[in-house]
Amino acid sequence: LSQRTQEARSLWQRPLTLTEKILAGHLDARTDAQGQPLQLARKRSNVDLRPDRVAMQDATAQMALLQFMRAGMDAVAVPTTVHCDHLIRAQSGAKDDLKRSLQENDEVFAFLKTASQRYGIGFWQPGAGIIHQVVLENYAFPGGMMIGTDSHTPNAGGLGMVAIGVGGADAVDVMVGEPFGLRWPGVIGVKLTGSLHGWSSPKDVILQLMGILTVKGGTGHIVEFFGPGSESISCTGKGTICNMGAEHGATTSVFPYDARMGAYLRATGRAAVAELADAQAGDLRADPEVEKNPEAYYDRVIHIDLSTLEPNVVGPQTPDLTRPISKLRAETVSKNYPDDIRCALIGSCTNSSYEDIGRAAHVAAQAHKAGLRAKIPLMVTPGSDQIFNTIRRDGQMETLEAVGAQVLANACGPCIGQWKRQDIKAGEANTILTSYNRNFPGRNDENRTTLAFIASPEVVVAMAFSGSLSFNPLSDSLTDKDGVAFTLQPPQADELPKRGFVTDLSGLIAPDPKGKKVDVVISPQSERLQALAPFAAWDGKSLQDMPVLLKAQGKCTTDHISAAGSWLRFRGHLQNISDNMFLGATNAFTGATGKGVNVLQDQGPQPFATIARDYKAKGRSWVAIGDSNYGEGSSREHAAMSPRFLGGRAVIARSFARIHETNLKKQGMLPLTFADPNDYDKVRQDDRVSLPDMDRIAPDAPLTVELAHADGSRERFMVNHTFNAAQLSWFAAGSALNKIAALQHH
Ligand code: MIC
Ligand code: SF4
Repeated sequence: LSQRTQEARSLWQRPLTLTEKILAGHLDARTDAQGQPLQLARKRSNVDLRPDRVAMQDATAQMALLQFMRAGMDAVAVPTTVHCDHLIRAQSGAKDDLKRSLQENDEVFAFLKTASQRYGIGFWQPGAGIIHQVVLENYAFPGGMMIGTDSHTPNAGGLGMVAIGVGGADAVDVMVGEPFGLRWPGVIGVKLTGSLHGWSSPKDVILQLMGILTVKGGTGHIVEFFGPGSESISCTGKGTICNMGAEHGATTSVFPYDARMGAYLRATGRAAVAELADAQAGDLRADPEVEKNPEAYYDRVIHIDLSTLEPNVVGPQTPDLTRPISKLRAETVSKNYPDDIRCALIGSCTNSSYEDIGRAAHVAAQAHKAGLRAKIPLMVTPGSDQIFNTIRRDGQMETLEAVGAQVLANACGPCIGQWKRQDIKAGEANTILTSYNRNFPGRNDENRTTLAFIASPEVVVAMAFSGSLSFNPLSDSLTDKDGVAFTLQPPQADELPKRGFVTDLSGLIAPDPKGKKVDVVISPQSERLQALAPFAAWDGKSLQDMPVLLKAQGKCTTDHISAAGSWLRFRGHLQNISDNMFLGATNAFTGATGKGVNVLQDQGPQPFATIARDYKAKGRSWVAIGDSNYGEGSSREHAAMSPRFLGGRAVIARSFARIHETNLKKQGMLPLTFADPNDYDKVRQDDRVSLPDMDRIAPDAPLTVELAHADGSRERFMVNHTFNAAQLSWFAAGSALNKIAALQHH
């Protein structure tokens, strides 16, 4: 790392940010095709990187492994792990839920397990923990670089790693030994001063930042924290901040190495890594000149004073609708949010550290002493076996259970709609409060009228004792069992267990680096797994007369494009999951959700997937039109594969979220952006869309779009794209995978 940092410094002749040091340390080549030193322009150049690791979770690994298998390799080229966490349903507590999930998902888990063994991949069994927590505990390290098929992979930035969320096709590149392609990012510096105290927690840092950056402000950048306040935040707290950074769209977030990270490494059995990091601490932070004069080196500098930071609450429906908790009561009234909180949920990959659970339990203990139980259901998702066993030994679990909390399996559960919620009717407006990271409509309980708010775990638990959204635990009082008013004191907890973690590796089947001779079984009758057939190559011609399947209005996240919840069951079966395509999207022409008009038959409203299947049967390609930040949220490549599978050719949007834009390219779709965002308004329901100069598509050259309106008139406008030459070859081949498969077979 030191040597490569030195090389990069002399190459670019200036001090470096931490982001640049880590990325420079992982460049595939430091010279260009002509042998000249690589010149990189932020937000413009494309680079090839060599990540140290790959991590995948069960809901995305299915498609990633199905694609990997088409490449015909014996074993993965870099260390890789699979984690079973998303498919576990929350219904009646950890033990029963896990048992039920093992039965329900038997076939899928067996596929993931045998494929892992076959290809030399470490396999974390169902219930062993949530991917990001397990990665932080075992694999993340300062100065490292990894990719993961989940948008919250940046969690490992809490340990000073550049960890990037990607779609499965990107993971396949790295697993077959190809480099990982990335747009060289801009760098946003977040200067932290002061120190956290009282009720304020790491979660509030990221909730505050969400308000500043909004859901797209981080796009194209890595968010790098610096400044003296950084050391007042625990390593796992830094993980929370980086984890939820996925919500502002940044490529990832990263913290400089410090003593808190060293302590965490030592507590998780990695003293040797801590020693190495201590010895190279100067290379694991920005150069001093950068810290002294940040405006000169960062594309943008944001300052957060931790000493004056108030707890925040965000939501509903979007994670950037933020306000300090003291303003929530007034807003609950003015916006008419249901004041009764129906359910409180803590944990998830974002907030399930020993410290988080400790602070939540400290609040619960005060209420318990006053003779109270939580007024509403309170659910806890520990992040991993290690956390679960440690909080059981140290008493936090008992404290939480004593006030009525239910402990769920170490898995995603309600965070990803795997919550069999029984206390409300479909369509009922109601409020819930979580310490998770996402709150899009329908996300947690598949009910789009549930309003989900997000706060720190300690605030969520405190509010569970009043059950009211307008209760401010910092200033309002509760009433104890004798009718006496009392106020909760600010939470306090150890950041790391005094007696050490209860280490538990029983959930891991370690990889055999050469791969093992086991059969990977996919039953042809399966409704859950389906071997992939290659998408057809492009005929090199321009694209003509494509109907508009969907014109989406407003937010169109990957949850809108390819919902999770009960649909998770089809993540390994492209044909079946495609039935959910655009079910959550708002039709700009009608305002309806999930339905459009079949313009070839003049029939509707019908679900978009039904219409697309008809177009496909008639041999007609179609386009979708998107608003801004189209594809925000998850890394699920199903949101790109389903449109491709059902005959989509292009998505023309005002702007795209990074992971989704790449996913579209990888699958042989065209992500295009309106050169003039107002041209979005020109597109009508019964238009036919052509790309007349598509046969001349080239890097950096805009394309023409021609609309043929039903009244016979025509309109033209320009669209941009970000394809480089290599990416255009994916489009030509039909998909990136077709290219890889061809290379491997030669
Ligand atoms: C999410 O939080 O939305 C998920 C579920 O973890 C996704 C991955 C998926 O859809 O499988 C993500 O964040 O990438
Ligand atoms: Fe799982 Fe939720 Fe974390 Fe995604 S955000 S990995 S669904 S716990």
